Amino acid sequence: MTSIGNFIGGEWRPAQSGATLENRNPADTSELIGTFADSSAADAELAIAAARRAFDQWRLFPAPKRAELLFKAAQIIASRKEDLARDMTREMGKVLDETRGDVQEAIDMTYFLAAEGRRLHGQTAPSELRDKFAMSLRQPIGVCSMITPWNFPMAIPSWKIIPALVCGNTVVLKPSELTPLSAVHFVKVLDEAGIPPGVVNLVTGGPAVGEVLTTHPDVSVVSFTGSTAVGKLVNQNAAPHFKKVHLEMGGKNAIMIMDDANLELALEGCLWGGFGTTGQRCTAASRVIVHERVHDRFVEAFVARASALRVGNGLEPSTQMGPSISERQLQKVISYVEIGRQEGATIACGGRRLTGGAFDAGFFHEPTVFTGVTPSMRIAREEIFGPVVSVLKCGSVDEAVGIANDVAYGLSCSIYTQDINRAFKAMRDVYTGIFYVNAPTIGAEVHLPFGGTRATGNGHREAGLAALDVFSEWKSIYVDFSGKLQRAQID
Ligand code: UN1
Repeated sequence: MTSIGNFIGGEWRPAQSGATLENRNPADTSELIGTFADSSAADAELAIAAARRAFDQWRLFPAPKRAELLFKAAQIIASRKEDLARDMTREMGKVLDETRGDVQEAIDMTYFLAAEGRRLHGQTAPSELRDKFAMSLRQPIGVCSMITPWNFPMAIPSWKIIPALVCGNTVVLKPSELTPLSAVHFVKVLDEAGIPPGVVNLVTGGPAVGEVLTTHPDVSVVSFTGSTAVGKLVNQNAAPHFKKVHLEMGGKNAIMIMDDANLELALEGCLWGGFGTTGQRCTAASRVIVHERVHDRFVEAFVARASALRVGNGLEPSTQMGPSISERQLQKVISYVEIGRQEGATIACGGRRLTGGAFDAGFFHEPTVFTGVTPSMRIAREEIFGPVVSVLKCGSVDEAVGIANDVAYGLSCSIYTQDINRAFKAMRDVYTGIFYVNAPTIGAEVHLPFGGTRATGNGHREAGLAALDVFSEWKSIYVDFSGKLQRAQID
């Protein structure tokens, strides 16, 4: 098997040190997906230099023409969707339906934001002075570095790369070491679609690359998705040069179930929100806050359905939940199960690593439900990023909203109710970036802003038109055609 290198200035090349890293299937670690460059600071610097050199050419390439190349990229991805999804399941573990969704999300994002190449609207406004014209337009910022996670290995790179490109910036991407293949596929498609050399660069590797991407003086924008701990580091690294920083970090998202809810619907939502992607979404429903009047009925059904979920290799059509991404992630899950036990919560189902037979080759854990959880417990406050759901009780919508808000994060939240008054109250009072009514906390669509409040983010949003705000800066332009000096605010 040949090793896949970095993509710098339009060429694939190995890390300068020759070092490589292995990418293995989390459902079966005997399967080597490939070896990739384990890059150092020098490789990252080379990529930034290539992106810097390509910037002038790309920013002057008309935006509608940029869009045409991106539309072509979307078409290529769509034509290979099934193969790309299979490779993604092999490297990341989530089930095929979900990796198809991940690829689809990249297609959707590419079509949606490419179309901005014919808009990128600014404003025109009347001037307060006679014979003077006023307008504002979006200008590209320069080299954008991107650090992306393993849970959405193609969708999240697309969320960052496509808006950056359509605005006229150039890019250096560092995908997670755990899922470089899907990012490589994405970048190869962009190259095939005709994006000029140096406009998109990819450097695989670990923290040594991340360090350069967040500190180098020639990087103007840093967009990061990952843990809150690393996001803090990114922010600190980028601060001395006043880089524009976009951070999308953790979540502790809650589904609130009222006593008038359609319980079957809520149940399906909790299973999908809690155990979809093995709980490894930043939008995962890791808390369920249930009205006391329906609590016991809900828990009984939820536990029965959660323990019946079929866990296994995501390539098997019958599998409903795949493995954790790595031994480290699985150990984190195991340690939180222990924390929950010690805090006095009840393990209503699951709670153990799955072993024996094919399970021994991967990182599998039982779908786990904790009941008797109180808002102060760590399992109700900290992000676990695994198949563990904590069930809490509430007596009213106000109490549920209070519990939902009482965590450090603010990404997504949802309510199940048939009562429009309760739905609107919750919609208004829950302080998250995303909110759902009668649907789980996952499943955001590309044309609306995505992101969260407080420890989830730093005020920016990706997706939607909001993504353009991260990757462009406003320029206000005044044209005076009076032929004389006119003084604003004075004449
Ligand atoms: C993430 O959880 O990291 O809304 C991204 C969703 C997906 C994206 C999730 N469309 O669940």
